[in-house]
Amino acid sequence: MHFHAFHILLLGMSLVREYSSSQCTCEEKANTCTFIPCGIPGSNGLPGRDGKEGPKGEKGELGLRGTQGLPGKAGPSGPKGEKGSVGERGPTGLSGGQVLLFPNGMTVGEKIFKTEGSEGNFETSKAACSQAGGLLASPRNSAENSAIQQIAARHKKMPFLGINDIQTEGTFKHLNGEALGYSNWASNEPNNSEGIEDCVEIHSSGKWNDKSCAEKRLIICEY
Ligand code: MAN
Ligand code: CA
Ligand code: CA
Repeated sequence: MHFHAFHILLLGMSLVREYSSSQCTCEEKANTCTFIPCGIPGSNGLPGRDGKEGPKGEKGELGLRGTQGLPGKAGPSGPKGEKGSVGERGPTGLSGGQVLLFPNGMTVGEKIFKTEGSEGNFETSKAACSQAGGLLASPRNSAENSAIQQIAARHKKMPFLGINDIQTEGTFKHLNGEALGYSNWASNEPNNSEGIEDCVEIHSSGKWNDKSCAEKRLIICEY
């Protein structure tokens, strides 16, 4: 009986060895083949296919900064901006230059009346104003008449106006031939006293009187 059992044991061990050597390798079955000795290694197989491309490498270190390039050309000018708000009102001006004209002149609208204080008869007065680039003062309205009146008052003298009836007795006109649109005759004037009054003087009241053109009067010109 003992002999028979020994042979069964040998047979079993033989089967285990046979089974293990055909199903396991030393590496894969290290745990289960602990008691099985490895055989002689075979020759190496052919190399496998190349692996897949590896992951992208990390980004390298930042390089040194280059020098700044030259500035580009200026771009085209932009559109015009909106108009600004109205500024504060400035200081009072010289109101038409009245300060500079005092006491020899005055402005009325666009017109300037001015004297140099000298006197002359009608012809010399007319010539003096023309020489200065103006005309003998000839009021077209009460404001202009008032300006002439004031200048005369400052000089305490009467002036001739640029008005006469030399051409046609009784018909007074301006130097340019223009008919009178405005007049300020004193009462009972013009009377052509003694038949020799063809020019016009202005009294301190501002009223007009026809007078001899040979009289000398303050020269007031208009510009
Ligand atoms: C008086 C009036 C005037 C006239 C002068 C001449 O004042 O008759 O109309 O012009 O005399 O001096
Ligand atoms: Ca007359
Ligand atoms: Ca008169």
